[in-house]
Amino acid sequence: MQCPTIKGDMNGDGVQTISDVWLMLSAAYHWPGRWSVEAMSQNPQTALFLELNAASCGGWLSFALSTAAWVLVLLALASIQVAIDEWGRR
Ligand SMILES: [Ca+2]
Repeated sequence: MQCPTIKGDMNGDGVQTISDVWLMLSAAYHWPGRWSVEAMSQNPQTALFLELNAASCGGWLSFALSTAAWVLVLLALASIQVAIDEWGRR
């Protein structure tokens, strides 16, 4: 299974509009989850158990995994900022 790629004309209507910008932002947010869903779909038993299909690229599993990934990124950035602040006080 291959999730759709991020491109200028996301809805395929032939023109780039504000709707495509929203769809691009949504696809960018879902990127970690889409990548995970694609990786999990490579194993037929996992894909069958999780009922993965093309809609899974933007589904609840992709959203949950993306949210977890972005929270981890924000926590890592906050930890780096705290470490920099601590180092600056010495
Ligand atoms: Ca479009």
